[in-house]
Amino acid sequence: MSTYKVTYFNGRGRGELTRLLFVAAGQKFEDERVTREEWQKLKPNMPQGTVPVLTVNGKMLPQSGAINRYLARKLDLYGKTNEEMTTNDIIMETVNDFRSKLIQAYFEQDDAKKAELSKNIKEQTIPNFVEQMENLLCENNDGSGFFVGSAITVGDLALLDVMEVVIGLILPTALDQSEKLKAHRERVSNSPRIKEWLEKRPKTDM
Ligand SMILES: N[C@@H](CCC(=O)N[C@@H](CS)C(=O)NCC(=O)O)C(=O)O
Repeated sequence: MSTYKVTYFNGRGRGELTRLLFVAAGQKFEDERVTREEWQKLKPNMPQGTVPVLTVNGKMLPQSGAINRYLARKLDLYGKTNEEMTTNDIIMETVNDFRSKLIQAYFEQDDAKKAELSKNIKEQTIPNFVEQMENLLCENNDGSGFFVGSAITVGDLALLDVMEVVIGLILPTALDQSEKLKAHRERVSNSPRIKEWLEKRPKTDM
């Protein structure tokens, strides 16, 4: 039996989707959370000097996108057909682009620029993203289920993960006008393993 370890900081960030994949599949994994002090010692031993790193039977894999695709394939959470996998790729890429814009605004040091970026995020970036995701959701089962097939796959988890940041930190009302996406969020977060994880995981801002 394979052994798995996820190494990341004590936050969700680029590491949480990997954890969610393990949780959704009911696959045991070691959740290694390193402090900033520990990281200085660990960094030189990492394949690319970054985290997340997934260690599978002693072999270390860097790059969150590669890790998540590897696991989605391995844990049967990627979809059944090339088209379903591509839909999940589209969601993951769109979430990455969206997340970069949120991060840019969050870390902006200039107050005036930050205010402008934040306004833009709330008035344009988030509504556009929500609309794109809702349209994509509606392509499968009229939006009443999951992004592909009839069960949770990696795209559903990627959206849940980024919306935690949006709703928790930026715009709590982000899904109020999007009935189907709101119901999707409840469906995914109430699935038993995910629900248990959301309740018991370490509480962090991001
Ligand atoms: N493209 C990489 C980026 C990895 C990355 O920049 N990770 C950050 C944490 S989110 C990191 O390792 N920072 C500490 C450092 O670079 O020393 C991925 O997606 O895994």
